[in-house]
Amino acid sequence: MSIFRHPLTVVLATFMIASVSYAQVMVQNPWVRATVAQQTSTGAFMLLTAKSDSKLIGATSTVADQVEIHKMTMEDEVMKMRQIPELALAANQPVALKPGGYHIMLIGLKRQINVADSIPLTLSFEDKDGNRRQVDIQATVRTLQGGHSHKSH
Ligand SMILES: [Cu+2]
Repeated sequence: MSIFRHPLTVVLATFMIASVSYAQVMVQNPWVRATVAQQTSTGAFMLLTAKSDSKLIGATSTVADQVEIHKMTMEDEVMKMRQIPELALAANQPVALKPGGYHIMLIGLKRQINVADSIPLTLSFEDKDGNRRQVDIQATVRTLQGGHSHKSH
């Protein structure tokens, strides 16, 4: 039985969208980049702070067929991104997922992602003892000027 299904928890979570704090990892300001018609992928961004050494090991969303953890790097003066299996989160050190850096990639979008939508994401974390925890968040949708293209997939 999931504690996240408890009605009171849902109500509380609604008021804490901008800064959702769980026992292990704090998720702040999650947002997803808006898409245009026919666009099949987009990025999700947020600030993650783990209370103890942990890692982000995956994510899912009802709006995408596939969700991956990606890293952008500069190679030969060209921005490239690649999938990484996990993202390490050292205790109490905020890790920013942001355009041009780490991000969560939503691939195979089932619909257009419009500004002001709320996108559900389930993040999977693992602590150093191997305990796994899923965290449900709602990310707001925003536009971004001058972001990177994802056509290199
Ligand atoms: Cu990507």
